[in-house]
Amino acid sequence: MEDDRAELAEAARKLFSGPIAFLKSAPSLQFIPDPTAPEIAFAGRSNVGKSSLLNALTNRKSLARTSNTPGRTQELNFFDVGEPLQMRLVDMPGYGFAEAPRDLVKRWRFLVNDFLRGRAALKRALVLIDSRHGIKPVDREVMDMLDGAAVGYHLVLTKSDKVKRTELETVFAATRDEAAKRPAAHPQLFATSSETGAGIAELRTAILEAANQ
Ligand SMILES: Nc1nc2c(ncn2[C@@H]2O[C@H](COP(=O)(O)OP(=O)(O)OP(=O)(O)O)[C@@H](O)[C@H]2O)c(=O)[nH]1
Ligand SMILES: [Mg+2]
Repeated sequence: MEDDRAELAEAARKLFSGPIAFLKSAPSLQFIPDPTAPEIAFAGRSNVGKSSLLNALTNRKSLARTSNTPGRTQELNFFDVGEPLQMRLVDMPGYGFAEAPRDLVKRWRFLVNDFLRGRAALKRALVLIDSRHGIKPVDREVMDMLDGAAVGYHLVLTKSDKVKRTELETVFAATRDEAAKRPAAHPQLFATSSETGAGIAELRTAILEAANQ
């Protein structure tokens, strides 16, 4: 059992340090690629660190575009991992971004929800939560939707470098307790920092495990 975990962790490390390439950007579902590989999607409020986490996981500085201004990612962005192709990572627009024009926010919301609900190739969603803020009402809406559609997801705390250890422990426990009550949430919770690399190796292993399911 222990050996299996170590083997999987090593396979994940190798996979994520090997070939990874941007495939395409889809502004609507019409343009998404054929579902030829297992997919893992990154969801969460604007500015929570979705694109940064994708870069940290893949050890690349600017594979996915990041920015201090919420609303950076405006389309579904697909990244091919492995040669031959083993899985696809999907960076998505953020939800809960009040400053953008309302129609735009609505369009992103529909795009993200329709994708998450209707994609057979989607093996797991990662729902990112800012360690400084914990789960917000808009995160619960997404979790409700995923629970309703029986799409498995992991909650992932981001920006762990921005809070004190004791604060992180508190938000970690509260988030884990809430995940435990959710039918489609995976019980394992991750506290990550794209800045320091904390939790990144563990998350890589979980992603590979989900893709192989
Ligand atoms: N300190 C710290 N800053 C981070 C971390 N992750 C992301 N950031 C910063 O947070 C800001 C937003 O990061 P993004 O990765 O662009 O966030 P996003 O969720 O993709 O945002 P949208 O595409 O707008 O939805 C950037 O300024 C990042 O540098 C982290 O782990 N630690
Ligand atoms: Mg982004």
